[in-house]
Amino acid sequence: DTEERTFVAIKPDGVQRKLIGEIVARFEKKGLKLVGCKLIQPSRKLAEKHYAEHKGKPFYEGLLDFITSGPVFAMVWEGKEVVSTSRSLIGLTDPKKSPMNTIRGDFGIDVGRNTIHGSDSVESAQREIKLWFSKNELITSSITIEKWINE
Ligand code: DAT
Ligand code: MG
Repeated sequence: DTEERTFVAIKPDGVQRKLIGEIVARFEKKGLKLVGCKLIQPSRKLAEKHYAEHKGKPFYEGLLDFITSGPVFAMVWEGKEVVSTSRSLIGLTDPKKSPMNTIRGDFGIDVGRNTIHGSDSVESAQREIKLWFSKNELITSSITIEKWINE
């Protein structure tokens, strides 16, 4: 039986600005478990599926242009309540409104360059993980940090 999982992706701005290590470190230090990751430049089709809920909104086309503009560092993280914990680490959608000590608050200014994506619910996470990863790209055991986090 697997714990809760979420999909997180460092967007092209974060990759180009060399923030991968810094961001991964925050997730690791929180006690979350990395179960898969890859550097991938998403196709238009993948981006459209990923952001389907935003189709028709004024920022939709620009969002697709941006997310497909370069490599994205896609990850799957596992842990207790990992979806909401990840959203807390990430912060608010608009970096200007996102508090300091959140990833978006610390690294960004514009909403269209907000450095990172994280699934907003367990259902979204399941959908997004399936969209971005095949099963054999995700590990099921071998890294066991639980006993160092949960008593
Ligand atoms: P989040 O990424 O915090 O889940 P969202 O799902 O509402 O936010 O929007 C997806 C992405 O679209 C977001 O990370 C940045 C972009 N976006 C959202 N609202 C925007 C806006 N008003 N103007 C420009 N880009 C926007
Ligand atoms: Mg969202």
